[in-house]
Amino acid sequence: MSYSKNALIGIIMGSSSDSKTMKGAAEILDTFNIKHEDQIISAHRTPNRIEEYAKYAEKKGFKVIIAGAGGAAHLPGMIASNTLIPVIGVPIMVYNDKRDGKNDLRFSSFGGLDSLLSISEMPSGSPVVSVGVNKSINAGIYAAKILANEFPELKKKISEYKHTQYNSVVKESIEMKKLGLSKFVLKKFK
Ligand code: RP5
Repeated sequence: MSYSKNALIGIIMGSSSDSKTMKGAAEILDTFNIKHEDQIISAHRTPNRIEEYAKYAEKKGFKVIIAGAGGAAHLPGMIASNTLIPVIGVPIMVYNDKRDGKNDLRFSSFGGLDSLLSISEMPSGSPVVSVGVNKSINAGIYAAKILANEFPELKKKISEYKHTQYNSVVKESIEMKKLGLSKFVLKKFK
């Protein structure tokens, strides 16, 4: 079995309007060369697809499901209730309203707290872990870490990724020390 040839991670979202936010998960998985399969499953508009997808995901052998949804955000919990595959939820705050055709950005009424609580407050017995609001990239990294338990070379890639982060902070710190805070801000955020 290879994580770069077979999709071992399923990414799902409640609406195409979630796709811009969810693409962070796909991008980081692509960076690690982890194959994923992406779909739209609406818990309230296509409710029968929940059970179908859960069965499909088990048949395909997915190891992790990343599920993003906004508002009442019941998709991650409903999927988790239908499968033993671990589910990572991504609460979505901003979505691209597709109804008016103007590509307007809309915010959920409670700034994403609604989705965060809907996902993380699953009753005892049906767990879903949640990343922070709109933090789909973290869902991707977390899923990669789960897979890394089985694939040592993936562990190496994630470790390199962490080193890159470390080095970039050290580099910035050296620059800040050299320039002083005021000039650093002017240079970096002008
Ligand atoms: C949720 O409702 C989706 O996950 C999305 O975040 C939100 C709005 O969906 P659309 O009305 O844009 O399709 O089900």
